[in-house]
Amino acid sequence: MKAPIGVIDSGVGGLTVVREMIERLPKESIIYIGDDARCPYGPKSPEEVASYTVELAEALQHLGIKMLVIACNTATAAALPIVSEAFDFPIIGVIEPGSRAALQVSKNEKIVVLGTIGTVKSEAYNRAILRRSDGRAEVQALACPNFVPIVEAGEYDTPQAKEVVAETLSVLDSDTFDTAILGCTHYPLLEKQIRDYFPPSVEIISSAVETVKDVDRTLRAFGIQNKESGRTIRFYTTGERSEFKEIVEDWLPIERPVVEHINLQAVIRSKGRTLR
Ligand code: I24
Ligand code: DGL
Repeated sequence: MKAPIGVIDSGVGGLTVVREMIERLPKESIIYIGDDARCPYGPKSPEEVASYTVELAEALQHLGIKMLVIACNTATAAALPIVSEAFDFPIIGVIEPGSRAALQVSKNEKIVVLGTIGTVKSEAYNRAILRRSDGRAEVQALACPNFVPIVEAGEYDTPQAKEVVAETLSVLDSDTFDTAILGCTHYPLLEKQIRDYFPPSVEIISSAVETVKDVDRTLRAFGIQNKESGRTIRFYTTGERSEFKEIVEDWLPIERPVVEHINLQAVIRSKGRTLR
C-alpha cells in the first residue's frame, strides 16, 4: 500500500523517530505534523493534550494515511487509548515499545522512567511496564521539566546541560534500578550527559528504534507495506515554516525537505477533499 505513514508530535522532537524510520523503512512514505504553535505539551493538562492529539490525527486522516505513529511521549500518555478508538487505521505510540525494550534489558526489573510532567503524572509507563511484567517490575518515574528547554536552546552539549542533568537526577538512588528509559522525544540529545551521570551498570533505553520495529511489525501484520518505488516525505508545522525547516535540514539526511505550514482546522473542515 502506497499511502504514507503519519507521524505526529508536539513539535520537532518526533524527528528522532522519523530519523529511524527513514533508515529502517526505506520504502515507506511519511507525512509528519509538528504542533509547534502549541508546543510544549509536557506541562499541559491531559485533556488539552488529548484534544490536540485528536486534532492532529484528524488532519492526517484527511491527508490520507495508512497508519499513525504518535511520536510524542506526552501525547501517547494522554491520548493513545482515545485516538485508537476514534480512527480506523492502526495507531502506535512510543510508550509500549520503550517499556518492552526496558524489560528486555533489565536484569532486576527495576526501571526508572524520565519524562515530562504530563508523562510522569499519567503513570502510563508504570502501567505499561507492570502489565508486561505481570506486576513484578518496580517502576520509578521522574519528571525532568528542565531538559526540554535546554535541548531547544541548543545547549544540550554544554557544561550547563551537564549540571542541570546532574541536579535533576540527584534525587534518584542508582542502586534502586538498573535501567533508565528516556521517556521524552528530546532526551536522546542529552543521552551523553545522562550516560555520564549514571553508573555504567545502568542501561539506557531510547524508544525511537523500538518504536520503528513496532511500525514495521504493524505494517506486516496488516499487509500494508509499500512495495512500489519512489517514496515521499513531507513535513507540516502548525508554527513557523522556516525555523522548522532548518531543524529538519540539520537533523535528517534529506537534501531539500518539503516543509509547509498547516492550518489544522482548515484541513479538518475541508470534508472529503484531501489536500496535496
Ligand atoms: N531542538 C529542538 N527544538 C528547537 C532545537 C530547537 N532549536 C534548536 N534546537 N526549537 O528540539 C523548538 C521551537 N521551534 C521549533 C521549530 O519551529 C519553531 C519553534 C529537539 C530536536 C530534536 C530533533 C537544537 C537542535 C537543532 C537541530 C537538531 C537537534 C537539535 F537545531 F537539538
Ligand atoms: N514531545 C514531547 C514528549 O515526548 C516533549 C516536548 C513537549 O513537552 O511537548 O514528551
